Amino acid sequence: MQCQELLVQGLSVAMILGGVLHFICLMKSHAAYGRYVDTSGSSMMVPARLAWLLQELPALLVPLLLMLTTDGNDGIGRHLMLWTFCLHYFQRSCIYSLLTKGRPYPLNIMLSGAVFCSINGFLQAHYLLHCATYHSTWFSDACLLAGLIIFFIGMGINIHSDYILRSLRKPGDISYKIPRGGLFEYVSGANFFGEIVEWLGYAVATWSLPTFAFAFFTICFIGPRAYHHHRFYKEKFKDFPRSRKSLIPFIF
Ligand code: NDX
Repeated sequence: MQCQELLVQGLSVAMILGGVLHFICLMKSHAAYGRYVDTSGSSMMVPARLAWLLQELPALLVPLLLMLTTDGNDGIGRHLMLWTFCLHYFQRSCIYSLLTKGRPYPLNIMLSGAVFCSINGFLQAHYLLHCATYHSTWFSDACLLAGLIIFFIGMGINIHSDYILRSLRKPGDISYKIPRGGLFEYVSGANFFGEIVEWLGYAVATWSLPTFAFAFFTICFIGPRAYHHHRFYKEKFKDFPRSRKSLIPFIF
């Protein structure tokens, strides 16, 4: 398959614009899942485990499919970065989804999330497999090394923070408690902070428009979510730690 340069640029720009629109809407309102789910009964609900599996799986399957249907095994760099992407989505779709104790998830959000994950999986995989060129000295490149280190630090924070949230509930419980420990001592959105660090690291390592566009979208989508979670805790819990910030330790 040839590099579809215009498509890559178009999808990346659409993702950046989509990020800006989401940010504007989500600062005023909420993405209606989890604690902000619409309880009027107007949308069909899916068990959280199934929803996260089906929503996130396309971001793993589409790159794998593209890898299998791409001739030639040249380009270790592009495969390294694509496997890194797949590692995140293997964790999110096959491990996180099995373990989550979240409340039922709206079908319409699951479906639009699955469409988003399919398009993003295609964009990142197509760019890396068919468009990116990494020269032979790329492996000793400071951006690659720094980016990958940042990515794995972010992934560690994200997985650990999601584990802390899960540990707050017994099976069947869907109440909310104050998260404690790890980066939650500093921010209400520790899992979101980890996810953002991850994708910023990935963007630095690959140094490309599609990966920066996805990192930007992530900030725009889960940044406001961290802000609303923080407000929720402050309103609900009188003993909520005053020094804790929303998303960025000591700053915001
Ligand atoms: N999924 C990313 N727009 C999104 C789904 C929704 O992975 O159509 C973006 C993702 C999608 C969105 C996705 C893209 C844009 C869409 C949107 C829907 C509408 C929008 C498609 C794909 C759209 C148009 C129309 C323009 C196209 O009961 P509960 O569920 O609240 O329980 C929670 C529990 N918990 C607690 N338990 C006890 N006490 C407490 N205090 C608790 N606090 C939380 O922990 C959950 O079970 C769990 C985590 O909850 P929460 O709210 O902290 O995180 P959540 O938002 O559920 O994210 C889970 C993980 C997390 O690690 C996060 O970083 C990552 O997924 N994530 C999430 C969203 C997007 C994303 C990553 C990314 O952009 N990279």
